[in-house]
Amino acid sequence: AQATAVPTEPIEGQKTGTSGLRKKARVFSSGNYLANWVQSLFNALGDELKGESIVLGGDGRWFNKDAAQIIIKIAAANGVRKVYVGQDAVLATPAASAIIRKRKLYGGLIMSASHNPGGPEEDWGIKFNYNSGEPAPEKITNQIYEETKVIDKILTCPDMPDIDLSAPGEVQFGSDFSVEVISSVDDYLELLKEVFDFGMIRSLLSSPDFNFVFDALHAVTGAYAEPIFVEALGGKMDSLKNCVPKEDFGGGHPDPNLTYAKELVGLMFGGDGKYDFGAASDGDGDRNMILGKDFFITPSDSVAMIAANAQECIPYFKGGLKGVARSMPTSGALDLVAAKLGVPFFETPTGWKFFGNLMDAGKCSVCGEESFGTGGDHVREKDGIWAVLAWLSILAKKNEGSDKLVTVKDIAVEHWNEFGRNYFCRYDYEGCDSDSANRMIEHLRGNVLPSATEGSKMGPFTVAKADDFEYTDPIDGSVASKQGIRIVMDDGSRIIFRLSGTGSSGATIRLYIEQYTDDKTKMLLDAQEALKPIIDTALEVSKLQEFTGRDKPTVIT
Ligand code: VG1
Ligand code: CO
Repeated sequence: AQATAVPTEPIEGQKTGTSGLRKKARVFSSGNYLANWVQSLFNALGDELKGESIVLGGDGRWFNKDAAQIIIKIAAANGVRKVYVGQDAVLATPAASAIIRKRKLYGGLIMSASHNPGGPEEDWGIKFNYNSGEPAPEKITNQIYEETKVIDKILTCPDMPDIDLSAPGEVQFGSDFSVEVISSVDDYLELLKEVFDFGMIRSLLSSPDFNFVFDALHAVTGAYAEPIFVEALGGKMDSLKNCVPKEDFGGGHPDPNLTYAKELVGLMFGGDGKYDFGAASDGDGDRNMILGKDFFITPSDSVAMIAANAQECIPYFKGGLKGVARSMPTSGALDLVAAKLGVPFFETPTGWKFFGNLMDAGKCSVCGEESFGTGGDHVREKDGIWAVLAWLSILAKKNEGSDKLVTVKDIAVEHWNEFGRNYFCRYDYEGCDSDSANRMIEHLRGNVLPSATEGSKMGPFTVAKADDFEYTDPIDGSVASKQGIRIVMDDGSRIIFRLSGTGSSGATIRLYIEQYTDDKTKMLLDAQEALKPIIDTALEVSKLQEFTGRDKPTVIT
């Protein structure tokens, strides 16, 4: 294919957030918006990229198929040797990570705005993953941003025909470029089979005494659910809800939490009590929610419980865990498990990219975030289906030889009785005015932090330490600062404020609240009740309502 240089001009605001660049879909689909960013990425990568192979896929949202054609032509003109594309341009984020690792690719492009709604009036996004399958480190994303500010041409192959993405197969262009459409599922499923005991999970899923339900929220895991849960694991077809992926996710918000996964929550809470286990995943298949009958496992607890049971229940971990990690706002439940297991523990800033270095260095096997992200070192992304299989493995193992069903709740209560319970919740204030949100953060940084000295009083609490979280990567020494305002009380309770880095417009304030108890009589309180005093204190010191005009959050998780 003949490469041509098309003149262009820099477009403002193409700065990568927590997880790639996200904007309204119409912004991405108009003019050179997408092409500028992709060319800037290739400019940032430079000669390193020439002659290499990459993978391309996404969560099935509106514009992905057109975007794939645009990206393939730019890749061809920039010296990429081969592009592997998921069939119909579909790849779940963890599947893309698995493909990069298995096929030893240079990297990959994932077209997704994750849990953000999709469709022509909603969001679109793209991110680059590097050669161990991990989200691009800040060094690269900063470079991309610098390139977007000075870009003056796009290299592309305008005469190249569009690729038929609907069926597997390879198309060769001349001697130095080809595109291969591959199964969206195969490499990923093969890897999952190496991690888990599929026979053991199959015996649970096919048992008449165990009812399982999985909700793909009309998003990408719909393409994976049948081959994995039904064909490979013997689950029933009617266990799968909303498993036909749609370009607009059925008009829903593909975020697996108690607010947005309404249908699943309805089946699991106060319904007819049919289901013993319910799970959902997000737009791009990296998040998960785990529910038992009338029971919610917080993501912070989920990673702790998986870590505590991993060695016993999951073959991949039979030699024990190398270490564990959580993001800073995630509750300290995992810390207690790490201490008990005697394995290294790490606390990183929000976003999966910080876990990759630890995993590559062999220091972390299991990690998680409070935002419904859980994963292991089989890939370098969080992995929704992995988390579901991890829980099914724990359930299957604990039910071996038991005559009464050991439930999700039983496993949680047993865990709390052993380790104590970290009550946790997050308040999100979405769509705030950016200036007001920034002023509130400045107030916390400038007024609250300086007076929050050790031993000072804050509401009914006594401060132990307060800071703006900073992380020095233990592997490469890079420093990430201003990662969230954190106030830790002397009883271990925590208040954390930060601004979201994944929105496409306005600002989202996140307030994270945690309180620990090992009082056996307080293990089953309602989290909102248990946390009321610390939530009230957080709202008071931040003057959130005064700054933003909001008297209640948009979403509570
Ligand atoms: C949010 C979550 C964060 C997660 C990120 C990407 O970021 O808080 O924990 O890693 O989304 O998740 P933020 O900056 O909005 O708080 V996903 O499923 O978009 O890849
Ligand atoms: Co996601």
